[in-house]
Amino acid sequence: MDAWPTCDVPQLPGSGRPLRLFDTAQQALMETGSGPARMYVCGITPYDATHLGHAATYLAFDLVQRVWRDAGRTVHYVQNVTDVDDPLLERAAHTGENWMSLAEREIQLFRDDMTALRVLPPDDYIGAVEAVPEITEAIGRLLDDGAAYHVHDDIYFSVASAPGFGRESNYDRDTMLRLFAERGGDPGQTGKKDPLDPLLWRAHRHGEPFWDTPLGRGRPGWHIECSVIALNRLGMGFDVQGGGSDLIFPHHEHSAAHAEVLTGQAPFARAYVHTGMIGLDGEKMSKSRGNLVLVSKLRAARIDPMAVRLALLDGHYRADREWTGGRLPAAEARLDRWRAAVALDSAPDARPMLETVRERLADDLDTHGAIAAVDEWAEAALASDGLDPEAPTLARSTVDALLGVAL
Ligand code: 5CA
Ligand code: ZN
Repeated sequence: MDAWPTCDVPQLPGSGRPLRLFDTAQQALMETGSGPARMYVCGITPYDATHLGHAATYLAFDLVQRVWRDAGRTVHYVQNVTDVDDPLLERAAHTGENWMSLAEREIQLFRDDMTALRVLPPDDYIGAVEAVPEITEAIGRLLDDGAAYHVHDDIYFSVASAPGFGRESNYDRDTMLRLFAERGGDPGQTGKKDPLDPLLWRAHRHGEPFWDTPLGRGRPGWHIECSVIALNRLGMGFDVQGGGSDLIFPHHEHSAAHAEVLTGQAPFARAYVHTGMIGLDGEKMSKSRGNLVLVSKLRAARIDPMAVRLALLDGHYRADREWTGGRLPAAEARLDRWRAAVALDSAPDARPMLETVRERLADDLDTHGAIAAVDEWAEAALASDGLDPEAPTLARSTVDALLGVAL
C-alpha cells in the first residue's frame, strides 16, 4: 500500500558518525554496522487513531534513519500494517463498522499524522492483507518441515523447532507464559505441543474475514506476518528490528523464531531495538485503556507538530516516560527560541553544535543531549552580535536533517 509523502533531508557538511544502539537480545550497546542499512519497524494495528506513544516510537526510528543517512548509508526501511487481526475485528464488531473501512480510515489518519510530524516514510509499506499469499506460502513450508502442526483446522508453530527461541527477549519461561497470555497469545489452548506455541493460521470462524488459500479458509496469525514481510524484503541479518518494548515478547521473539526456522539461518535481525512506553496518569497510553492523547487532536487544536515532535524527543527513547501537560508549552518556547536564532543574519559558528548533535545522537540516540547542544547555540546566538553569516543556515539544516524539526 502507499506510505506517506517524504520530506527533504538537507545534506550536511562533513560526515556523520556510526550509530550505536542498545540491542535487547545482547543487552548491550552495539555498532549498527556500515554500508547499506536495512530496518524493519512494526507498524500500527489500525483500529484507533495515532496516539503520542505510537508517535514517540516512530520518531525514534525516524532518527535512526536520519543518523544512518548522515553517515552516508542508504537505508531500506520496511514497515507493516496489521490490517486484519483480533483487536481490529473486535472494534469493528463493537461499533458495527465494516472492518476494512475502519482500517482504511485509521491508516489514512496515521499517514497524515506521520506527514505532519515529518517522519520519513518506509520504502515498503505492506499490509497483512496484501501479504496473505506470501504468508500462506511460508506457513506451508513450516508445515512441510515439521515446524508447524494442526490443531483442528488452525495451524500452530512449534517453538521446540526453533533452537534460538528465547534469545531475543532473554525472558525465563514463567515471564514468557505471563506475557504470552497478556499480549494476544493462547497458552491455555488445548491440543498444542507447548503452551507457548503461537498461532500461525486461524481457520475460518463464522462472521470473520477469510481467504481461500492452499492452507484452507482462514486468516494469518500476527507474528508470522512481520516475519514474512521483513524476510521477503530485507532478507536475514538485517540491521534493526524495531518497535515498542511491549513487542519484545511474544511478538519479536516469535517473528525471529519463524524466520530462523524458515531459512535455517540466524539471526533474523542483528539488533532488536525497543522504545519505552509513553504513559498518561501512571498507565501505559493504549487504545485498549483509552487514556490517549491523539496526534490528530493536537493537530486539530492547531498545535505546531514541530512542538509535538520536540516534546517527544526531549526524553530518551528507551525510557518509559509520562506525557504531562507542561511538555508542550516547554517545547513551544524552545521552538520559538530556535526559530528566532536561525532568523538572525549572523550568529556564532554552528559547526561545533553540528558535531555535538552528531556525537550525541550516534550514542544510542541521546536526543536530550542533542537538544541541549542546539539550546546552547541558540542562546549564544540570541545573546551575541553574530560573527558567522553562514551559521543560521547551518543550524537550521542541522536541526532539520538530524532532529527532523523544520524551523
Ligand atoms: N501492529 C502491531 C505491531 S506488528 C502493533 O503493535 N500495533 S500497535 O498499533 O499496537 O502499536 C504500534 C507501535 O506503537 C508498536 O511498536 C508499539 O510497541 C508502539 N506503542 C504502542 N503503545 C505505545 C506507548 N504507549 N508508548 C510507546 N510506544 C507504543
Ligand atoms: Zn510486528
